[in-house]
Amino acid sequence: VIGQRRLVVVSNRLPVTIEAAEDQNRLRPSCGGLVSALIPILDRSGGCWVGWTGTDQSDLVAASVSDWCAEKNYSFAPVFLNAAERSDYYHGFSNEIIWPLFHGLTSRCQFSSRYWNAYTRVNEKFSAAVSRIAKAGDFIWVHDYHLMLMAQSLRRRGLRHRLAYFHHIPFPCPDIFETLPWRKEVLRALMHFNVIGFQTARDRRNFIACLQHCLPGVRVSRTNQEDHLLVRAGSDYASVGTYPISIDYEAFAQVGLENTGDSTASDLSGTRVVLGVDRLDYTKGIPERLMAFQELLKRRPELRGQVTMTQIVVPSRETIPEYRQLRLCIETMVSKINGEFSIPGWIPIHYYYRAFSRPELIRFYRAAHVAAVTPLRDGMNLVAKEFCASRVDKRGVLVLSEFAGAADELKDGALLVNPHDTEALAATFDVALQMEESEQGARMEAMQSHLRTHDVFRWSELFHADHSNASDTSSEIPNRNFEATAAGSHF
Ligand code: GDG
Repeated sequence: VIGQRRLVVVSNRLPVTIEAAEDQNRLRPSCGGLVSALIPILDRSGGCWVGWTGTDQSDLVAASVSDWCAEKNYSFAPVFLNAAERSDYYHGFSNEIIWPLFHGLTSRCQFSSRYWNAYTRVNEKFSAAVSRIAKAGDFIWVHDYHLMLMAQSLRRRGLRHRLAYFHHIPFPCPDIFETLPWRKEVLRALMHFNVIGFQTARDRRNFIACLQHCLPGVRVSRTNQEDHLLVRAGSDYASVGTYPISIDYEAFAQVGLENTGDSTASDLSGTRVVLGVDRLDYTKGIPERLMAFQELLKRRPELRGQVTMTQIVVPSRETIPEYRQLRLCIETMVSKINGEFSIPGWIPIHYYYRAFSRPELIRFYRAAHVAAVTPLRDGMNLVAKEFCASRVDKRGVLVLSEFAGAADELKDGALLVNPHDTEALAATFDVALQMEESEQGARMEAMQSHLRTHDVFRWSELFHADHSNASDTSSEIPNRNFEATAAGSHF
């Protein structure tokens, strides 16, 4: 319950991964930013999570996910997708169109009307699942780009709840967004939500600019909150705001690691460590980072034997050919660099292609001298925030891409870089590795003091407060709000 309302989270996937075994299914928690952010909220407030199981229809899976929740504060409402839906809605529309397009990588998009049709059908399927479990007064909170059409289809089903949407990934500028053949349909559908949240002011500005570019007659007005606007498109009204997502700060700061029994990160000792932790994804800039580390070793041969890169890559979207190619590219680079620069007793890159437990991950964060968070574009990037929260010793330097949403909040403490600039990235690693402890401490403190007060619970409370204030029906927003600033282009 958030406030007085039951929380209903809706996202593409449930936060568990199901591995089919012979007679029973094995479940484990999934990795990823959305899961990391929402689990602490549901743990605390309870509620229901509607999402795909990752499998086709199965009574056995339904029973397993229900068992998983038996001792939890929340329940799951599973959605099942068949092979065609998985291929066209998930791999196709979500991962081969929206994901690359919204990260500004238009040349990777595979536009297809078959994908679009599947996307609309699966959004309907999710709406049916929500309609089945929704009770009066629920706080229905839809997450991310897989489900942008949901409010529209819920309205068609007669659902009158206030509906909120949070967009976890970047929102592109009009020049990029307009290449989407279904641009108007997507924008019109989004406008059926009452509250629409973005990670950064830039994403929110881009969204507004796309609305103004693609939907004639859109009206935008300021509110008394700096980062919030009211938007009207036809008869639909939405409050559009900026809500930078965050982490459960204390969960990272307060972990004692004495008895975790794992010593994987202990191979970090002895040399100074540059750490990368990423889902396997071409937006995360892993090859570009490896290239910069190679450049550093070339430029500063005296660092050989002194500095190690530890790169953790968490398997993700492995059935998509592009992701398999990316894995191959990363592994080829790692082996080339290791082949070229290793000396007896020292290997330049320690590479892990697997997920670690939370305590193990924190152990890596605490053992690193430098965290290299250098995505080519990222909605927020929680790894950057988790690294800072874990550093109770106030040591360690965050090298952060200026294209990660997190750069807005952490710019005073991090060393910001353009991940495409190999020489600059190599030079920044060098600066970070040489940084005095006093400067590390001051920078870390600046970031921690922000994150301590801007944690994931605050994020969800702000969203919820705005959701509660949003209107149930269009008539509750007076027209005069819109007349003064009609179609302003300065937002
Ligand atoms: C999307 C947006 C946005 C990583 N390795 C392990 C592990 N992780 C966890 C981290 C972190 C999460 O995965 C990754 O989060 P990110 O934010 O970096 O990235 P995405 O998955 O791409 O998330 C992103 C986010 O949504 C939230 O809005 O920030 O921009 O792309 O929490 O800790 N977790 C475990 N073992 C690992 O080995 N247990």
